[in-house]
Amino acid sequence: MDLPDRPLVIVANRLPVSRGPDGWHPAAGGLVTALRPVIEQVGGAWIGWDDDPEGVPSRVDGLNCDLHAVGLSEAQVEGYYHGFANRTLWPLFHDLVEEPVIDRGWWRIYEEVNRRFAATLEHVVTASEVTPLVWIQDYHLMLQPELVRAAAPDAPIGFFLHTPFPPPELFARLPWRDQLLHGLLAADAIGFHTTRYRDNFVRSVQHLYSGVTALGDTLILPDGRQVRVVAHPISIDVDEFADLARTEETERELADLEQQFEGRTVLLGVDRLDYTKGIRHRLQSIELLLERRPDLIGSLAFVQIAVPSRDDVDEYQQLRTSVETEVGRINGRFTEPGKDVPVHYLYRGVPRPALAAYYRLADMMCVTPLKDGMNLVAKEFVTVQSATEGDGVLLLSEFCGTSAEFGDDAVRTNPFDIEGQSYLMESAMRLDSEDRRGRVARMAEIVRDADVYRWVEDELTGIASGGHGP
Ligand code: ADQ
Repeated sequence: MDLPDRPLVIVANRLPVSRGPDGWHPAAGGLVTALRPVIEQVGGAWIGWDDDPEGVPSRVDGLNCDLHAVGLSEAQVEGYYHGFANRTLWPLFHDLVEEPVIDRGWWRIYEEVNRRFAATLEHVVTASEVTPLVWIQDYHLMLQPELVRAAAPDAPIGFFLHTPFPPPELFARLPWRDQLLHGLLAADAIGFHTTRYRDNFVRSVQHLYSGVTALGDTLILPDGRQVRVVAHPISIDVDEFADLARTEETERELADLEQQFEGRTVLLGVDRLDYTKGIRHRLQSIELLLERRPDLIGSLAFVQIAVPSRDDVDEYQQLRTSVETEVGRINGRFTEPGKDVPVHYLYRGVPRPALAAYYRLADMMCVTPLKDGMNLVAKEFVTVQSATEGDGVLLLSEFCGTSAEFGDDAVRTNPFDIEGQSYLMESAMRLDSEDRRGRVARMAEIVRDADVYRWVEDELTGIASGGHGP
């Protein structure tokens, strides 16, 4: 991998480690997996919030970087994380699928916490012999670039947004829109998943500032400074998932599942339990399908695996209640006495081999978010299916970043059209097996061509080469 010749400092909401019964280890997660080889080569540091800042070790085996935990008070967690990040920015950036809450107190705390992260970073940069490359992750830390620039004027600074960036007319509703744009524009390079989000950002900048010129991937600010604004779609570790598809443990899990679901067509959903993921709409489509096609009762199973998420926030508790009510209603309506239920609902995360077994089992993967920055589940599914020459269909929302990459090989759905989506589920089940196999193979090829290592490389080289002063 062609990498900038400097240590790397990552600033993210969370640290990339977790504590198990046998001590601390690197967290399982796409970003950590992808960055491991990079930090192995260049070394560096990671700054992130942890509930137990004193308890976090400064190094963990298997991760060549220093860990710097930022501790937050209860009020800061409430205002910065549960409040401004997850109840203001998250719904606003997902096209208002929930109403964003505007609260001046949360905003002040968001600023305060961003300053705390920057103070830790200043400390790290000052102690470093060589000026590092600073890479900031996501919507929690949008004020960082400007704060870091003040603390480390010579450091190349990059920012990547994992959510969508909304259209300018929605972004403009945020009272602190200027501060956020100003915060971001101090970076040398700003990355988004798709050109649409990038263009939304550029239009927002042009809408709120006069005298900004956009030239290809470069924004030229009124003072002459240049900022690269790029689309770099995030992806997965393809080899890891292709291998996982065939491990003994996955085979064992699959054998159990095949027995359990023998003779049934399996539709699958795998998501964090988040209102952006379209789980309720998906369940309602299933309900309409079973209502219209009673002959499918008993031969169709829908499995929804939902990882608990943000469960101390009101909107997420309400979502859980409504999803579980929906599941209960469908099963109440369509279960025959003594027979299996049509909807299997698991409210938990599942281990990797089980996840791969479900991906292999599924005749149709339903990735139907109302809005989603990228969606890695879709990429994981096609990779696992194709590694075992599967013919599973991908039902994919047109409102997620992945949809921009997969074109018509996915069956594209508008999840807001609940009835239309139920017809698509029905017709997709009838697609010819060879056609389905070809579609999965082509989508898997697209994922292989642009895996997560490519994303890291594109991002880091972009940051190192972007940004020129006036
Ligand atoms: P998320 O909203 O968390 O990420 P996604 O991209 O789908 O969404 O990633 C979820 C990850 O969690 C996947 O790797 C998946 O395997 C795992 N997962 C989900 N449900 C699981 C379950 N029940 N058990 C075990 N694992 C489960 C945010 C943005 C996305 C963007 C990513 C990366 O919202 O749009 O793709 O960041 O930038």
